[in-house]
Amino acid sequence: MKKTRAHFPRIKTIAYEGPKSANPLAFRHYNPDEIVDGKPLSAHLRFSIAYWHSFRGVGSDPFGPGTIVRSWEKGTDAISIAKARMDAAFEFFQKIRAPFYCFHDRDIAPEGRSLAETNRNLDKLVAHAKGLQKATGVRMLWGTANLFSNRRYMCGAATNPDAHVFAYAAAQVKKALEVTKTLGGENYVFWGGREGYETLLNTNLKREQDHLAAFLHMAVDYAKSIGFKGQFLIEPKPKEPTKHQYDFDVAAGIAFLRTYGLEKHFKFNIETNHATLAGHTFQHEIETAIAQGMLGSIDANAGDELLGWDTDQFNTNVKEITLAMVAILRAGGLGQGGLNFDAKLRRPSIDPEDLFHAHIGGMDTYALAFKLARRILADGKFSAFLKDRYASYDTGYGRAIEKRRVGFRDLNKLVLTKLGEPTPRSGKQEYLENLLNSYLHG
Ligand code: XUL
Ligand code: CO
Repeated sequence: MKKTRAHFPRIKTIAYEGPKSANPLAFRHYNPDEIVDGKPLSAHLRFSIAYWHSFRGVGSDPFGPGTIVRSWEKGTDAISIAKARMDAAFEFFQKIRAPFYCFHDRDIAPEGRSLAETNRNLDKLVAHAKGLQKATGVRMLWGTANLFSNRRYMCGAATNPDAHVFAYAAAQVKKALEVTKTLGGENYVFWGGREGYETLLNTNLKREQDHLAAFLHMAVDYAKSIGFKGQFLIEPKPKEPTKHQYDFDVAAGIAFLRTYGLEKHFKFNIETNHATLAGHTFQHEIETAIAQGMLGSIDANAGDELLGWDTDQFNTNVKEITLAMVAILRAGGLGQGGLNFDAKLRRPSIDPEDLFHAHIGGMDTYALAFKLARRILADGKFSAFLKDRYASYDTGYGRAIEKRRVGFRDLNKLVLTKLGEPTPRSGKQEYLENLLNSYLHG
């Protein structure tokens, strides 16, 4: 790698110091090199840094502009600034020991006056990224296109009432797929952006959903034609920016994909804060995707219990993440997905060190949850309870129900002649909650 000035001169590579460490710039639970089941912890957790928050986020909110000023954001040439920013980003990825990063096309390179100029800008930064990836070993977890910031997309991209905007978005995603392939991106994410609506007074819901499906089919076809092998992921979100986002939650996503014959090509990128905005737990969304073999990746963050919008905070809730980890590990892990910190610093957290504190907290929380989940699964108490709770379906008429070998007539006869009244059994929720706490708090 071309030797660049250190952008985080006061911070060394973050070391694992164990649970007793009082060093705020050390890992207490995340030891990337620890071998678990024959591979390092870093390969189990596959942490990724979100370029948009950590290197484009400035802390702006609806009441004021950014508060975060970074030393590398200076000069007048947008391409040079973008390169310096990327150098800083890769220094951060290495120091925080994240094996992956993710970006939207527009995060890494500025838009030009035409699509052709924008693509040329992007090519310059992709070449720069390629060099940095090679020099550092940091890889691309997923790519995506920003189809929601520019004014042209104010009424959606693939669901825009104007076919011209649809065509522009198609051209943009074509390029984003090529870029993701060039950089070895392992997945490609479609988050709904502004694919939704505010009012049915100006919206044809059916046509918009048909158009979204046409767009995704085109993406599948194009990826195939260029030999892009990455996994396609839908990232559901119920609202924000639009009032009714079409990809409301995993269940709505499954119904949409099946309706339009897309289910074989997509899995889900599940974001904690999107799950809670939809009125679900994170674990619910994960289990719903797992039930259909469609868990792809995770956008690791948290909302605020008292706020009804996407606060994108770093998650330090060990209980919530342990429950998620139990589900993920039971399903065999994330495969080529990962844990992407789609999370941002609070507006007053303006020091470069805050980026480290935030990610250390997130990584330690996931690493601790991973270990607790493994212990929970190894002990097998919850699995034994579940197995026993459903045991009546393992044999006899219960098994025949699961196999769909009996009908109402058979069951009616069985109840009248043999079974009679069922004996209710306790659901034991309080016992199970206490059992969970015994893992979390000893
Ligand atoms: C928005 C969001 C996006 C996607 C990528 O809520 O989560 O940043 O993760 O477009
Ligand atoms: Co996200």
